[in-house]
Amino acid sequence: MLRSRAALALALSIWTATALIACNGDDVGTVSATDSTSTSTSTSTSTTSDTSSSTGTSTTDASTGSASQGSTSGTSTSGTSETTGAPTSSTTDAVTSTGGPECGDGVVDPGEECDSADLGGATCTSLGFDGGELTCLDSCTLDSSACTACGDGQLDPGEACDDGNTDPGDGCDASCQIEACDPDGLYQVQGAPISYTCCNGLVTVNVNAFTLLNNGASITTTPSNPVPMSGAQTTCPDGDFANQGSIPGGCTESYAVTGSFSDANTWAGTYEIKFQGADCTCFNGQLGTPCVNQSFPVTAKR
Ligand SMILES: [Ca+2]
Ligand SMILES: [Ca+2]
Ligand SMILES: [Ca+2]
Repeated sequence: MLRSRAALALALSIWTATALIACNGDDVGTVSATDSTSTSTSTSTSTTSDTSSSTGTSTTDASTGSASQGSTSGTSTSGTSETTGAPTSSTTDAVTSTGGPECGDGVVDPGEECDSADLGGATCTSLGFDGGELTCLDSCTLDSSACTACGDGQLDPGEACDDGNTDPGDGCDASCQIEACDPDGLYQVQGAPISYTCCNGLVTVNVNAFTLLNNGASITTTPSNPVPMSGAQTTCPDGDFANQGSIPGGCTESYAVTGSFSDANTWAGTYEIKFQGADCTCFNGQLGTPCVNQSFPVTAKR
């Protein structure tokens, strides 16, 4: 029995050893399997760490956001501005109590043209403008840029026109109202006078000026005027005219002046004299230089 027990114990120990060896073998295999498992586990772990890290990041963001919100809510900021406001007013109080001039206190002090809404009684009209709104710059100087006036080139309320001047006679009068441009008047010839003579002085032309009458329908010349010239009425500042007249005879003299206005008081054109007839030769020169057609450029201003 002892042998059988001993044999049984031996057999049992052998089996246990075998089982242990078998277990170790299995463990080795399991270890390798465990290694791959642990690898995947570490992977999942790393995923988990990623998740946790991202979670951590969002958490950080959230905390950062709330932190920035906290600073943005700037209770301290509003508090600061309130705190800032107080010293400013106390500073103003200090200056006011000193009584010295200050631009921005709403009162016109010496050296200031105005201060805020206090314009010192000045208005656009008191400054010579026709109207508009006078304001005060931050520098306590008057700002008349919104004032209006006839002749400033801007069409303001009450103005029918504004040609940039207050000159009458150019279609827009001194009050910036539209006016009919009357071409009539005395226009001085610019430069040398127009002069011509032939037939020993039987024909003498000496023109220093033209006078337009009847809205330009009639034109005379001075000082010597062989004949008045007539034509259609014209207008200024941009009308044209073409007037003519003649003196019949053995040598018919025809005078014509054509021109166009470049502005209300200036026109330019041509003054022409034509001769037609046997006597224009002045008896073949026996009575002086024969008369021949003439054409003079003219610029005249009134
Ligand atoms: Ca002031
Ligand atoms: Ca104006
Ligand atoms: Ca004008």
